[in-house]
Amino acid sequence: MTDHKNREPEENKKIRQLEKFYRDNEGKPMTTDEAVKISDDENTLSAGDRGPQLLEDFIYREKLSHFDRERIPERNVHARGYGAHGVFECYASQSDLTEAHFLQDAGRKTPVFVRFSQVAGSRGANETLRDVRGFATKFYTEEGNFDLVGNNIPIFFIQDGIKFPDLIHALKPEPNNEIPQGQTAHDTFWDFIGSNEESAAMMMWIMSDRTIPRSFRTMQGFGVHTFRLVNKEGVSHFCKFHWQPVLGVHSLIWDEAQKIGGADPDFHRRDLWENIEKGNFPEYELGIQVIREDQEFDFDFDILDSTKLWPEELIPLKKIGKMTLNKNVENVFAETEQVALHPGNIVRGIDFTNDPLLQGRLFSYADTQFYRVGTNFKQIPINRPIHTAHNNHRDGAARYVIDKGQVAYHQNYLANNTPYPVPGDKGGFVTYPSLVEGKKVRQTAPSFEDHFSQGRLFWNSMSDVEKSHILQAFSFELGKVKNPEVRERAVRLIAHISRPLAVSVAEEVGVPAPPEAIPESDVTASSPALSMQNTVFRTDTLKVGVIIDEQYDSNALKNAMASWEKAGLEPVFVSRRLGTLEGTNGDSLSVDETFLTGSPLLYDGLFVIGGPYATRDFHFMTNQFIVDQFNHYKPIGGIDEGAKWIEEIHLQNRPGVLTSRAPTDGFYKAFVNAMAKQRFWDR
Ligand code: HDE
Repeated sequence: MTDHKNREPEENKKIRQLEKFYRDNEGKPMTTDEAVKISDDENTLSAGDRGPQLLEDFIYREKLSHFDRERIPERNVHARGYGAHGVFECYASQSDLTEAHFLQDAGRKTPVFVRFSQVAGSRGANETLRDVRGFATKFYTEEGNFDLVGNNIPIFFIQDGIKFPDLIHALKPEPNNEIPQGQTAHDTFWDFIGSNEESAAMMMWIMSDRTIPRSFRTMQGFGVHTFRLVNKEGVSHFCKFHWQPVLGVHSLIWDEAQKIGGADPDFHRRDLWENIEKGNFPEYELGIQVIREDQEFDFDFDILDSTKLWPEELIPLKKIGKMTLNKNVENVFAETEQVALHPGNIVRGIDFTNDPLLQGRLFSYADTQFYRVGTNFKQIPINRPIHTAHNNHRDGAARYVIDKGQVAYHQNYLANNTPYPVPGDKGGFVTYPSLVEGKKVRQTAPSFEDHFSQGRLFWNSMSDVEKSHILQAFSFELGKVKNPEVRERAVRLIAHISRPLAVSVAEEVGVPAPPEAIPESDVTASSPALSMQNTVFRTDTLKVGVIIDEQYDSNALKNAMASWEKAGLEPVFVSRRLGTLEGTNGDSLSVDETFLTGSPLLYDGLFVIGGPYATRDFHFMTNQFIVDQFNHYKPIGGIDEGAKWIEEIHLQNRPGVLTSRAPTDGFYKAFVNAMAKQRFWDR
């Protein structure tokens, strides 16, 4: 691993600002928090060798008291997450649409911090559970912090924030026995879904492979809500924000996701952390969909309804910049855990709409952050804006800033009326003066009432493989539901979207087929942009598990390595024990994993070389790796003994399985192409 600090980009001001707060213990004497040097940190002060311990031991008291307070409440949703620093670069000025400073100039770079998360699991949950993933970005702009707090799915379960606690209570482990952890395959979740038709479209999304991503690096991000962009002239456009991963959108398959939970419960954070350490910086392009104010009612869905997406075929996506994550945190608690992301943090040039779900969020985030992190959470290094904040907020628990001066009020004479408000034409934030009219009511807007068209649009857009995975996911999830009526009610909801799907699920989970009378959506349109089959396929950063033993074929390995390096593939050498192996040319390589510490689940492809002295055990373990890779549709290559072993179990010539006893350049190229394809669904 290389030292990532050498790669810190100059322009990353936020990182430079954070450095002021770093405390490096290396090579320093140990002290108390009051900076008194400590002579003994292992023995409590006691009266005599075997006597009672003394309360006056301030060193012991400080150590234990601090330890006793180490945990803070975890987030009540999105508790498990992982973050990284980076930079956002604007492609071209968006001044025709927005005054937002970070979008004014081509090439302008803005420091960012991103936290990826899973919704349901607690802080210790395994990371490959089926769940929506959070994708939350803090932009530290020159004109204040802008947070884009999104998910990896473009729509949401509910239309009004008042239902959020119900959704989350249904989704979290059931309160009587706290089972199951971090997943939706249980009665209360499906009871909620079956009882809330507005969740139908989101139900389809969460049953797709989107909820078991391959990596945080291969996930889209969506702001979900409709925001406003406002330009200098005060003209407003409605806007949706999207993040598009440069590596394409890729997922695990269910069998892998379940097993990786055991093989590596930290799968996603490890993947992100390791890739950033290696300099494989994840990149995402920011896209916007924009519609004019006068087009607000031009669509057959309400643009303020968060259970609806804007099909890209109707409203195209415009790429406006790129984010590169280029530095891991120094301390997960101080940065990732204490970061406070809030959709209410907007800057000049961006504003809210009346989307009722967005409005609900505007209250909830800061409210929970005051409770979870404390009154002065905005002064914590990770949350501070680039430029110091100036106002008359004072005091509160754990205030970090020492506010100078006599005056803490506005208006004033004693401090020449400072800090002073800044008018709109001088850079102050002004709210977009949208028209508000109507009576106070508690009701869902009639324009929010079509709950099935977009679920059907999503279903129509899926490839056959994606459809079969959705059926499998429903069969698993509802198969875990104990109450047959809850299963049946969920199946009836599916019938509104696709009757054949509902009938198949009903068969799988042992409930009656849904009544014929349930009207099925008649939408015939599809949106190719929604299918993961239409994404980008690349080889860079994919891992190849290479099974190899003593006296491996040095020349063949050299050629294979050259072709992998060119494609950006990363070999992981797996053998029977750690240490070095010698090849036929007297060269050597260092083993990365053993059959015990490694796992075929963790590699995107497998390349079997083996060696002439491989034992029966070695051969047996290799077979297991091959079979798992095969069952997960992943590419397999084999040369020398490897080719022989693959042939022995009759897998040669199956789709994506390549063997050769005399490998040529063409063979290595074919293996790289197979890696680029990633999965061979036609096996
Ligand atoms: Fe959140 N959500 N949410 N949410 N959400 C939180 O805020 C909430 C919603 C999302 O990495 C909490 O600081 C309500 C939609 C992410 O720190 C909490 C409603 C979307 C994160 C909260 C929603 C999200 C959160 C928990 C319905 C996608 C993690 C701790 C009105 C656009 C951010 C916290 C991070 C976190 C409330 C709906 C995404 C409780 C009331 C829709 C990515 O305040």
